[in-house]
Amino acid sequence: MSIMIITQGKDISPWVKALQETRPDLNVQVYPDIRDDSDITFALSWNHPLGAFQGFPNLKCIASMGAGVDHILKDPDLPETAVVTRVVDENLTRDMATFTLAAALNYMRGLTEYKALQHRHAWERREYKRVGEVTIGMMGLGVLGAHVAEVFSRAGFRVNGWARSARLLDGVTVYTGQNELNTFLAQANILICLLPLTKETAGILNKATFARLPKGAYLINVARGEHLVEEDLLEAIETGHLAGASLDVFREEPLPAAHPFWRHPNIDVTPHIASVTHPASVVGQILENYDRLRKEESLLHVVSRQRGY
Ligand code: NDP
Ligand code: OXD
Repeated sequence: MSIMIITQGKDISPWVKALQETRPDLNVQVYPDIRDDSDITFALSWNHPLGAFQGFPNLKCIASMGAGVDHILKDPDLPETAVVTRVVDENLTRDMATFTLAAALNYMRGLTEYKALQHRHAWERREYKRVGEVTIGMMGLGVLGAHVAEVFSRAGFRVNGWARSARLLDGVTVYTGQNELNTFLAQANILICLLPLTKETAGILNKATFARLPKGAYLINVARGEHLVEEDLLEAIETGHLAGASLDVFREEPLPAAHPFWRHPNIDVTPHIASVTHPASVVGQILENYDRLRKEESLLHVVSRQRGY
């Protein structure tokens, strides 16, 4: 039984180091340099070449290196019997809260705009939005969304959340399903997307969604680029219905140099950095699952392949 690391476009050296420091005798192999395909039972994966898992007849677990699993589940040749797991990590959760809070406050206090004014040596005082005047709309109330919603609530914001199923969260009014989506959207001055990418949520940040938001609303997308219909966002900002957006994720990453988002004055672009998985923080749970697999015990943080998250 061996672990294989399989990625594209990712520096895996911190992962290899963290795994080997934690368990020096571990047999870690890195795709495509695999000694014996039939020896691989556990894959640690990020953005693997589609179809590649078919070459490993004894693969039983595919573990995402991050919280999202869309990069795994989109593979039409995923082995039927492999269990898919993901990362759930307190550091990842906390980092998402600090990023989204920073993005919201940056917008409310106009800090990006002041940086542009500074370049022109322009002393111009602008009106700003106060915490008590802003309602946050949190799309997705899972591990990340629920925590972020509670952090915003504790910071004094009025917070509404939207998910598939009902739950109780401190200081958060929860809306569920398609029936309550419009009521939820109608109140959101800042809409934050923390949904997983699935068939149901792809393209959910679109013209119809934006039209339901109050005039002057702001979008923070930290989930996946495919949630957003890019031209609908540009049009909504152009017409003045949306004030702008903070975008951390994109349909194509890195964002191509010629993309209009780069130079849009009302769009802040960050390079998928809202919350980054630190190998040293999560190898414990990866190895725990590797051990459980060997002992034929149930695994931690298993996702539903049918639901897509
Ligand atoms: P979870 O799987 O824990 O939570 C998903 C939430 O979305 C749940 O509340 C779920 O509802 C809700 N949801 C799913 N489908 C629908 C739907 N059709 N309608 C309404 N609600 C829906 O995910 P996490 O919180 O851990 O992560 C969310 C996403 O954040 C990840 O999938 C990833 O794409 C992204 N991410 C981005 C990072 C970055 O740096 N930018 C870093 C880490 C993650 P219910 O609870 O009712 O099932
Ligand atoms: C993740 C991500 O899913 O980094 O963890 O986007």
